Amino acid sequence: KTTSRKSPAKKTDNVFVDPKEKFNVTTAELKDMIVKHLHVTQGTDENKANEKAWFNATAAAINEVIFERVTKTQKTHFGQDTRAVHYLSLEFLMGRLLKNNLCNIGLMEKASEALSELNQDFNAIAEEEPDLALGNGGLGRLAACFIDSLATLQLPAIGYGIHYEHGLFHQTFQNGRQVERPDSWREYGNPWEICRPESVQEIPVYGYVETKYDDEGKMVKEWHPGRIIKGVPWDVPIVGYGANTVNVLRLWESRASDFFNWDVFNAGGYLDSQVENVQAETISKVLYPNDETAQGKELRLIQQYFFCACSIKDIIRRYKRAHGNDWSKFVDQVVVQLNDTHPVVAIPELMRILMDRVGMEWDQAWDICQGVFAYTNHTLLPEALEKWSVALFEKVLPRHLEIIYEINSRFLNGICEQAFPGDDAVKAKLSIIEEGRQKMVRMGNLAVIGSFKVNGVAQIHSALVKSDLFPEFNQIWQDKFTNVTNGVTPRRWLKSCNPSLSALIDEYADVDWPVNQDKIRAIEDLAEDAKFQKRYMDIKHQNKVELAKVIKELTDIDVDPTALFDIQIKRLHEYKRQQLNLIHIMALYRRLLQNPDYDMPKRVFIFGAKAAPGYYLAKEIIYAINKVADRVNNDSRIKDKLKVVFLPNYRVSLAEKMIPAADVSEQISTAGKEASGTGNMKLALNGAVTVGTLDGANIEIAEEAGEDNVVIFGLTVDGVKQLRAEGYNPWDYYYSNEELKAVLDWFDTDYFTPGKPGELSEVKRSLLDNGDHYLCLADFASYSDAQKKIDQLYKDKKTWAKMAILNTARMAKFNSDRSIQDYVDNIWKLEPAKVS
Ligand code: T68
Repeated sequence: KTTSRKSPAKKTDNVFVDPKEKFNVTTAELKDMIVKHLHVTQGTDENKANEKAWFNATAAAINEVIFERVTKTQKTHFGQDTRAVHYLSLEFLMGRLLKNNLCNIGLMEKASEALSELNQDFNAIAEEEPDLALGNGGLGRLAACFIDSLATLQLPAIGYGIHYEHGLFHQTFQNGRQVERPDSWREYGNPWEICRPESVQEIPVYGYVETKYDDEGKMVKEWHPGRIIKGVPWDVPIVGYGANTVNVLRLWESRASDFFNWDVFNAGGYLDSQVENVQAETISKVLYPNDETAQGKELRLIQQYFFCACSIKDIIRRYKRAHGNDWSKFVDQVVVQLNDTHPVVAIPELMRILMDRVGMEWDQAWDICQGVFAYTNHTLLPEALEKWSVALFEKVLPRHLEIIYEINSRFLNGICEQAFPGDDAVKAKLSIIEEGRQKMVRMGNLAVIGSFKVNGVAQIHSALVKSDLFPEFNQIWQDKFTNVTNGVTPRRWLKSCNPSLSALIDEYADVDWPVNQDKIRAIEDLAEDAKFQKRYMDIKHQNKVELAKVIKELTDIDVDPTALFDIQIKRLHEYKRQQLNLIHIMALYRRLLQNPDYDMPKRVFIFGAKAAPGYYLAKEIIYAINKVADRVNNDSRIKDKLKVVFLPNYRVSLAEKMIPAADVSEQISTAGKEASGTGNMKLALNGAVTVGTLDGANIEIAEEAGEDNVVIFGLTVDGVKQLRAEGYNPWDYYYSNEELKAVLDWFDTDYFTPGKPGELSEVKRSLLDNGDHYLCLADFASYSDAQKKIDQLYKDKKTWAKMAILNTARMAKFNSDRSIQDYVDNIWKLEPAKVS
């Protein structure tokens, strides 16, 4: 560990160049560029322009720097014929790009200066940008951090996804209940993307397969598609921090194919052809709002196939440009990372192209596929493991189903038979096809069989992938399974979202800390230094003042910035246990009512969470939190010692305001259920103390921060297994804990819903009658003790400051650059390509 204190803002002698010094655009030039774009791309002027126009003009000015580098980067990669990673993901949760792009090209201060010299408020203009919310949660945000790191590490990479017209829904609360509204992020255009009509693809779906024989009597398959969909690519530049590399995120939009419409059109069916348009355009219309559940819907399967097929064609087009019909180098040049099973249909798609289009034999095509695909698993939850009915597959992708059957039969009769001779039970388990009343295609099994590497996203999760999810596959292919612990980009999640703390770090750590995060360890030595503690905690306080303003604006609730800010932000899910947080809040409230002098620091509990629109219990939990909040926040008896805030419409840009202001980070999933978590990393990096279970990356965060600097509670993975094996009965905990019983019984009264008793009973029911699947009651006492410990620690200002500082200092492991380097070393085998 480096613990030596660094001299202020010293530049290192390695290749890193501070982006600020790299792009020699002056403030005056930037000003001119912005004004020029106000005139020529926005059609307005300095006197008339509103903030939206200023935002667009600023983005256009920055694009002058960025797009030039896109071209240069592509030229370099093509010229050097680099091996590249292709990151296939149905979700990229990008958030806003203005500040991030400015941060990465080092023009943040100059842009801010330029705008203020133009009498504009930079922050207000940045607020005009809608979030690119093309994802649900952790999985989508991980993809966004990863493409940032890929560009920063100067690696040849492209992200492939869907250009959804509507991203994740907008959430409001009406009388405490979640109401969803469509998200229209690009209703008035998006300055960051460019359309690439020269790379449009045509994608077949539906129809039937004809079996034919060629002149030599060889069987050939011909797919006669029922429809052709056009895929139109939109490129969003991904700017590497301090590097010249600007990669792209290529998002596919579906359109009706001209080819298809002509017949109808010529037959006088102008209106009918418009109906076809609508159907084709539906494919990229909306992001499915479910995280962690697989729904088996036809449109979802078509979305998956559509973007995979477009991407595979695009990859092949680019490969052929360099190598023509010589396929021998394909596996050397191309690696495809599958972000969960959502893009796994890319495997049979590549098989289809290689066999039916290129004319390869099975073995050669299969060797190529196995050399190209790697799969990341993000969950062990059974309901999240994707399965498609065979009937649906046959209807939408008849040729792919045949190929899947063939992959399966070769696997079962070959490798599987060798490993488990005559063991039909194992074969039934490992088969890609699940037998039963309704036959299903298991995408997880296809992913494992078709990939050369399979990784989990935190150490414990990867261990469970091997031991619990795919034990037999792990027996067959010992080297296939590996771990890559998740990470987050310190550019967005510290430098840009917490500028005051970043400025403080700049004084003590080398300027390259946003890429060499280990350098932040320089502040470890100051963790007990009274002056440094004061500066660090003053910044935290100021961030809390700012968040308090946001809270007031969004909810009209007054919160005291000197109170402890306790934050739980993530999708609403039973396994993430927001309900455990809630019952503890109710317990605190009850303690305060019973004893107004109950010894605790003032606390504000802050939630941010969207529930999948069809997830009934998750929505009941939101309602319960909002109703408890109403009652608690307006009860003068407790003298503001407790406040509860549920901020509506949690999203990346709101996270950027909440995370810097957090004192406590709630990471309280049932052990074994949260694959990794990434919010836990962002909060710790910004100096929040984790209250967490030994689950996912919490374990590694505790190791890095040091066990004195986190508060761990609850059952372990083994403890959970043991309790379940013994037969878990939540009523035992209910009857043996008087406080817990009282709190749960409160749900049945009308205390929080005056005149409407029982409105919150569903939450209680899930915790008792329905078996408390996620063991909230089993962990309650331990959680409550952990919170008491937090109260004590927080009262001791010196100890608390030290803990917070050490959290910031020691999070280098969770830099997504490290994750990407692990992928590069263990899976992708890529080389960086320097763009001059
Ligand atoms: C998350 N998964 C994990 N899924 O829950 C989290 N799923 O522990 C982990 O840190 C993160 O992935 C990154 O690895 C998700 O976010 C989804 O959002 C999702 C979406 C659609 C279908 C299934």
